Amino acid sequence: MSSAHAAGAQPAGEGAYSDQPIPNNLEAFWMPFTANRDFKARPRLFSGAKGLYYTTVDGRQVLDGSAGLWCVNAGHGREKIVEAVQKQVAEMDFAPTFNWGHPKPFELASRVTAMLPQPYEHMFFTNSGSESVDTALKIALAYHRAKGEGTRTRLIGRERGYHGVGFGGISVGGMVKNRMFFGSMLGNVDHLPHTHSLEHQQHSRGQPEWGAHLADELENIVALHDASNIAAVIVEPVAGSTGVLPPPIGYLKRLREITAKHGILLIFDEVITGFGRLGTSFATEYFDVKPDLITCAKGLTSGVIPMGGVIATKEIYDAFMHGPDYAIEFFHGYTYSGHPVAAAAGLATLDIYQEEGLFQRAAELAPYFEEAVHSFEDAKNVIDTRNIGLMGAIELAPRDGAPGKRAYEAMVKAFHKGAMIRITADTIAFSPPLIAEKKHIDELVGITREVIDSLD
Ligand code: PXG
Repeated sequence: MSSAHAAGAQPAGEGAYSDQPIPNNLEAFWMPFTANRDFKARPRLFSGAKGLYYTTVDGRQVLDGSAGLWCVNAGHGREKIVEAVQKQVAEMDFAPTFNWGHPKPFELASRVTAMLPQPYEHMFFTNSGSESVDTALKIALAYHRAKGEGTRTRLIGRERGYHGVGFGGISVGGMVKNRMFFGSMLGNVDHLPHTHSLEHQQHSRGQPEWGAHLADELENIVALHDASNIAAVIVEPVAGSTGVLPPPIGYLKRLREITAKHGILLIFDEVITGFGRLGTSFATEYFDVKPDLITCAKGLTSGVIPMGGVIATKEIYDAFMHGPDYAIEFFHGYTYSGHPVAAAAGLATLDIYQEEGLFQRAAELAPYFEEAVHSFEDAKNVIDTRNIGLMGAIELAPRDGAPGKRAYEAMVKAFHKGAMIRITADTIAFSPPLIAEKKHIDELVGITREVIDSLD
C-alpha cells in the first residue's frame, strides 16, 4: 500500500489546500523532529521567502516568527548574501581545507573572532550546531591531554540543555526525548540541575532573580569525582530549544568562577545566542562572562548555507601547537569545514549585520518585544511568559493526558492564520529575524493571541 499523495491529490481536513495540488510525493522524505504522518496528511509547505515573510505553495504570506529555526537573523532573501553565494559557487565550488586552503574561511574566522573581545582568537569550522558541540567536547578532552592532564575526561551538561543530536551532544544534553531512545551514549557524563522554576520565576522579565545558587551544584559534582577527572562544563547561556530559559542573575558568573577554580573548561553553546539574538554579538558579551570555548552555527550564515564553528581562546589553541611541525595537531575535521560557498555566505552575512547595525537594532527592539511577550500573561491557559533579547516564550498548561497537543494545535492554527511560531512541548517560542519592526511583533502577537484564545 502506498499512502503517497499523487500529484493532484487533496488531503482532507484542516490545512487542505483549496486550489493547489500537492506538488510532490511527500512519503519518501523522512522528516526531522516532525510528526511525519500528521504533516503528510496536512502539509505546511513554503515555496518562497523574502524579508520577514514566507510564501506558501498556495500563495499565502506567513510571518516568520522564529527566524526559520532561530537562524535567519538577517531576514530572508538578502541580495548581498545571494550574490556572494552565486559568485563563489561559480568561481570555485569546492576546495579542501585539509592540507590545502582558500581565502574565505581564513577571512571569516578573523572577522568572527574580531567581533568578540579578547582572548578569542581562533575558529574551527563545522557544518552545523551538532558538529560544533561534538567538536568543542573533543577539543576540551584533547586540550587536557595535551596539557598532561589526560585524566580529565568527565563532561558536565545540564538538565533541559539542547546541544544538537550527535552522540556527544545528546549525552551532555538534557532533553529527555532526545536521549531516551538511544542507548548508553557517552559514559562519564553528569548533569547540573536546570535553572527553571515556575514557583520562583513565573513571568520573569529578562534574567530571573532566583536561581544563581544552582551553579553551586557544580561543587558537589566536583566533590564526588574530583576536579582532576573533569574536563568541561557545557551550557547554553540561555537555554533555547527547551523553551527559552534565561540564566538567573549571577548564575553564569558563578559557573565561570567554579570552573576556573578547578581548571575545568567552560563551553558556551551559542548556536542560538550567537550573532545578535540577545542584541549583542554573542551572549558572552551580553553577560560579560568569558567561557573557554564558544560553539556557533545558524546565524553565522543567517541560515543560507549550513555552517557552524567553535571559537577558542588563544590559550586553548596554543596548547595544541606542539610536536613536530609537519604533524597534524588535532585529528578532527569535516570534508566541508570552511566550505568556500558557506564562507562566502558568512562574510556577506557579517557585512549585513555590520552595515545595518542589526545587533543594536535587536537590542533596541527588545523592550517592545518584552512587553509583547508578557502581554500573554493573562491569556487563556498560559502559565508562564519569559523573554531576553529577541527570545520569548509563552508556556501553556498541558492538556490532561495529551502533553504537547495544545501547543501543537496552536502552531498549526497560527500557520493557517499567517504566522510561523515554533513549539517545544507546550511552550511557544518567538525569535523573529533581527530586521523585525514593531509592526511585525504586533502581527505576531495578534495572530498568536487569536489562536490561543480559540484553543480549549
Ligand atoms: N546547540 C544549540 C544550543 C542549538 O539550539 C544545536 C546545538 C544543534 O544545531 P544543528 O545545526 O545541528 O541543528 C542547536 C539547534 C527549535 C530548534 O525548534 C532548535 C535547534 C534546531 C532545530 C530546531 O528549538 N537548535
